[in-house]
Amino acid sequence: MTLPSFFQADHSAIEAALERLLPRESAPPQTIHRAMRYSVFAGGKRIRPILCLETARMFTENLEGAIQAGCALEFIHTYSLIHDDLPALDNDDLRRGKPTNHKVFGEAMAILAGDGLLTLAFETLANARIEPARRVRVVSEIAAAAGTINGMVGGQVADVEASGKPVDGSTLEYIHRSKTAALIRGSIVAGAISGGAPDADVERLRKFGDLIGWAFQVVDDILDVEESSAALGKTAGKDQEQQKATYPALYGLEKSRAIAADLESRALRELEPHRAGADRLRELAQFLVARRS
Ligand code: GRG
Repeated sequence: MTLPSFFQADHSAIEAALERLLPRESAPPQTIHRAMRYSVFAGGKRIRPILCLETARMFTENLEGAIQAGCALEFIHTYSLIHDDLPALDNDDLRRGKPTNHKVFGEAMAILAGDGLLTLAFETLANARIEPARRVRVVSEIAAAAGTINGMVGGQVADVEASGKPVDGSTLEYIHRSKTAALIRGSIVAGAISGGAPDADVERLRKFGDLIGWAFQVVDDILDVEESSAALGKTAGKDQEQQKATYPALYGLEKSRAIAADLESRALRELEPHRAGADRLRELAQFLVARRS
């Protein structure tokens, strides 16, 4: 797996913006700002902000608003990881290669750090340098992607309720498309809208985002079986231990790999009308499916 050539430059731009947008550790009350910064800067790949930025780049050269929206998406993603690791949910000790937030700061502060990041995300969006009518659409899209109706929290609820029970293919599909694909799709749609994409392009990119986000979670399930905790930066083999609803559990590894490849090619087909304009998104999509961590 090779990282797309532009990945590092995008990553650096996002890191610098995250640094500017997060309150300093010295801002009172210091503990929560230390806890928020600890998890944001624990070493994520920044896939959602990079998708947002690269989608916006298809339509504009003015990328400041998309970078800010991307940071908001990373704040939401990081809050979801902090809460997901809590004893009441996955009860995990390791995330992004480091002890989980509640292991360092305690459960109360980890809950509050997640709440703080979610709130900061919407403050960041409200102030983002995106033309006002587009900005409102971006806020609505991201809120829906993170929410309960076919969104991240709804998918997480279904995931929790499916744990330890036999699930069918359509429940598994709902969990993956809501828990994980929704925020990835939201990142792409937010980038398209902030960049001023025509509605037909936004809708095509929405389909691309759904398919590649779904493939991303199928790959995540496969990596949980195939890779080590050191490679993943989180506890490997956890899905099986917790009897989670996953593609390898329902279909086996080989069929799961074929499903991920099929979702990837269906996603790439959505980019065809954009020709060379979508080259970077194409490279990102291929990276998301080929990644090993
Ligand atoms: C509200 C109590 C409460 C909990 C919410 C919504 C939620 C908990 C959790 C979201 C579900 C979740 C964690 C899905 C997993 C998505 C996923 C594959 C995460 C890993 O993403 P990467 O690989 O991670 O982009 P990095 O660390 O690189 O950012």
